Amino acid sequence: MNSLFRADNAPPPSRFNRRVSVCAEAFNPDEDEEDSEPRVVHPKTDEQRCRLQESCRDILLFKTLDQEQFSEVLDAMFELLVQPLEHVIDQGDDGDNFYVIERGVYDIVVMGVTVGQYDNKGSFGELALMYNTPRAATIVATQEGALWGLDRATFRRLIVKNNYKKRRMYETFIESVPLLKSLEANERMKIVDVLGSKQFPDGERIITQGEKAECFFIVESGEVKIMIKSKTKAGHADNAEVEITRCSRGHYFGELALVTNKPRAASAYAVGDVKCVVIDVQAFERLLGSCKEIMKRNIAHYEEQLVALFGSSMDLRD
Ligand code: 1OR
Ligand code: 1OR
Repeated sequence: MNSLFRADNAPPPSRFNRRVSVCAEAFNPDEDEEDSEPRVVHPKTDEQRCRLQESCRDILLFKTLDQEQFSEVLDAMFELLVQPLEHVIDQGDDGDNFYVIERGVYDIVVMGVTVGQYDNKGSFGELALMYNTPRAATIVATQEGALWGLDRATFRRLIVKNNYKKRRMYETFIESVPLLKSLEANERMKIVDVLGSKQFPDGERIITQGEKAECFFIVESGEVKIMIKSKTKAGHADNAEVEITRCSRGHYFGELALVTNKPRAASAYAVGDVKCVVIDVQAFERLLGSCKEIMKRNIAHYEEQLVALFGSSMDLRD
């Protein structure tokens, strides 16, 4: 990221302080040598802080931080402007910063092949910092954009330390999710490292039919109602929503659009207070690839139920 332009004209932090990568180390918070490093603060105008807060609102990795930790993260972040075709990250490099997208479209390139894209939201660059591994992908800006960077030391002190707590909190739950049974224990823990947890009050819409999909959900507590708008079911007014199923603890939803690359096929609503584990589309692709066969089998089952309910298939698959 040599040519990245810091919005405050200062050189990007920690570029000259890279360490040699060590393969997927187990993190022990009591041995973290970075604990004694001074707190990083990049002063911001009110306007910058507003934009930063907006960009970080839905970042899953920040969702399990407490308020004090979150505000330390915001203090430490610095603004970066990028130009079209700039490489924010190069595969194989050591990790310096974690990035949150304010705006811009970024290609994810692995071994020269574009495997995905970030479209004006999301974050990247957590893997090399979490596991002390070389960068797993190249990230290229396709247009002018703006990012917020978080230096490695602060990321490790706050996010990685918090992951240790997350692993203890979610280990039993994640092991109990039937979909994830076929994964190795360390693969399930990698899901825990990147998941976010979101709460939804009674009646709140979690997924909107027809929208572009960005994440995948597993119900942690409460009940989720799946509703579909149908023009074909006899006796229902056009566009009236009908309930088709409910999901409770350990059940997943929101996989269909990610598997088929189509808009959301149905809407999802909280019934009472609901808590869900949320995984973003990139982590879904990276970590749940081997579970896709199970999901596809269940999707075939949706189609049968769709025919039974509405009398015709709405073509849920590709
Ligand atoms: P990093 O620190 O390794 C590159 O630097 C970043 O790209 C990585 O963290 C992730 O944040 C992001 N495989 C590897 N890295 C990915 C992937 C990915 N998607 C986003 N990143 N995928 C598997 C490709 C075979 C998912 C593609 C959708
Ligand atoms: P999505 O990403 O399309 C809506 O977002 C989610 O509702 C969908 O993924 C599934 O996880 C979930 N048809 C379509 N979506 C369903 C269905 C379904 N059941 C659950 N979802 N069925 C077909 C009948 C209309 C099955 C009903 C039991």
